[in-house]
Amino acid sequence: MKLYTYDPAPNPQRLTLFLKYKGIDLETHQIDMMQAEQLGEAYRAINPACTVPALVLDDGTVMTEVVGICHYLESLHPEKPLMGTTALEKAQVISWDHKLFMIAFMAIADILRNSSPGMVNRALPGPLDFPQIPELAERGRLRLEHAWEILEEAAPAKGWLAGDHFSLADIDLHVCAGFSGWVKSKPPESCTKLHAYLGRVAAELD
Ligand SMILES: N[C@@H](CCC(=O)N[C@@H](CS)C(=O)NCC(=O)O)C(=O)O
Repeated sequence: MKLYTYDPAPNPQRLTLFLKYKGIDLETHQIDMMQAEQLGEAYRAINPACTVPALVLDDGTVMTEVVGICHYLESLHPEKPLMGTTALEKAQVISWDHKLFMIAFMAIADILRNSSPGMVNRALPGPLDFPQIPELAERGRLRLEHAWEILEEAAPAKGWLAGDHFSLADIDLHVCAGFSGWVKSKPPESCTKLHAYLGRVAAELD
């Protein structure tokens, strides 16, 4: 199998940290988003959605969603589980993955993609061009402020987001906090539980 990715981008980072933690080594090819290589003909033939990461299996199957790729790889490499170890934990990992995407990743992406001069007409990823809507950037800031409040409430003092075991959910929140720096945001200093938890996640990934 072969992984197409772009190391600096947040969704690829989620997968890279998952692979590193589990000690999985894959043949990897970088798609340079700074050169818009994800929109070029060669990559479009591999992943018509024009997004990274994409995992191409030996039988030609192409997987384009981080959470799906992680599930697949966890089945092949169950050691150091990151997708949950019990029925409840598995459900919590997926629930947090989805919730973080909805409340935080999308808010940050809306800010970035609807306000950056370098992303004019690239307000959404994918093969089609969409114009920026500045109001969505403003709404994104409000949504992100609210997300930090929700995450401060949820940040566990002991254990991890999905239960007793470190998981993809913790990796997602770590990447999310880093991604927020791209739009000059970060969890407010008053989010003491969240900061302490993020420090533990960073140490676990080190
Ligand atoms: N649903 C995909 C999202 C992948 C995605 O949106 N990746 C971004 C990079 S973080 C991308 O490829 N953007 C392409 C673009 O901006 O043109 C996943 O879960 O991996």
